[in-house]
Amino acid sequence: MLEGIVVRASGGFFAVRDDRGEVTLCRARGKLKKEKLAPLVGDRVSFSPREKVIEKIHPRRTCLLRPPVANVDQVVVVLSICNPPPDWFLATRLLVQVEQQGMEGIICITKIDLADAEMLAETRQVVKAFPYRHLFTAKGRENRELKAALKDRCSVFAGPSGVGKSTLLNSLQPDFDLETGEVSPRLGRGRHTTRAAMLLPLKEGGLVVDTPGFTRLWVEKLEAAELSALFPEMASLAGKCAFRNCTHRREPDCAVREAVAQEVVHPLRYQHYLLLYEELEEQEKKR
Ligand SMILES: Nc1nc2c(ncn2[C@@H]2O[C@H](COP(=O)(O)OP(=O)(O)OP(=O)(O)O)[C@@H](O)[C@H]2O)c(=O)[nH]1
Ligand SMILES: [Mg+2]
Ligand SMILES: [Zn+2]
Repeated sequence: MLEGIVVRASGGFFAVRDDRGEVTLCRARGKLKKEKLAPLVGDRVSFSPREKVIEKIHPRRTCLLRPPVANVDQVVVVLSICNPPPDWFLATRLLVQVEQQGMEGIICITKIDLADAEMLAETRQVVKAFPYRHLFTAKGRENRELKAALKDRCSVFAGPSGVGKSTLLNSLQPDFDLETGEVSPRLGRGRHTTRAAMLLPLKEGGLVVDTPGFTRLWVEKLEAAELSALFPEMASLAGKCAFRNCTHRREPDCAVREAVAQEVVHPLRYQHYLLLYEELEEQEKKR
């Protein structure tokens, strides 16, 4: 039995790289399926190289639902300034998962070569609403700050199709040679060029995961009441509300709503909070 890391998962096959750097295409043992435990990219596994079967998944440090990936410590939320325009709600969704898992989040805005000054100023205003580190970049830039942030950690690049995740990774390390695809001029969206998540080693140390773009909505596995704790700019205020179990929606003397009125909490993020809250409530009703 050997140990390795799942570097790619697709159609029931898992590419496992062992510690010598050799990659074996494996299936998962039936008992894992029975336990409803599917290996994810990023999983440490024990596998039989002769039978080409994954026998055991080692305990996960972290686990993301979408994109499905295990053991990453950082999510780089990639959005393009235009073509396609930024989906800020998707960013919040990803960052809620980041907080839930105790990971770090970075927002990376690409394609700034396509933006005029006004668009840049507007985007800077919005991105400041997010209490996360953010970077602006364009194809061909060196991205020194991003490189430093990725060193010796495992980071997943996530965001809609066509925003330039694979392009950005290629710019960090050209020998990744990842396939990239034009944004459809008719639909204004990417064409889902990257088909499956792929884990790649950085020469300077660290791992990165390229993932397929997604836009479809999904629901988090969490209670509506837990949500405000996953918005860092609200979490610190919750204790100051008049009601201990304040949902920050209609209650009087709500410190969060007060902070929104004073724009300490950005109205956009508060709007995202309300939308997600409703979604989680709907989900609880169905249970
Ligand atoms: N002008 C400009 N175009 C860019 C930039 N980054 C990426 N692109 C283009 O945007 C298109 C989509 O890039 P990809 O890297 O394939 O996007 P992706 O996020 O990996 O998309 P999926 O794999 O479908 O999720 C390609 O035509 C890229 O050349 C940029 O900074 N500036
Ligand atoms: Mg891609
Ligand atoms: Zn409140």
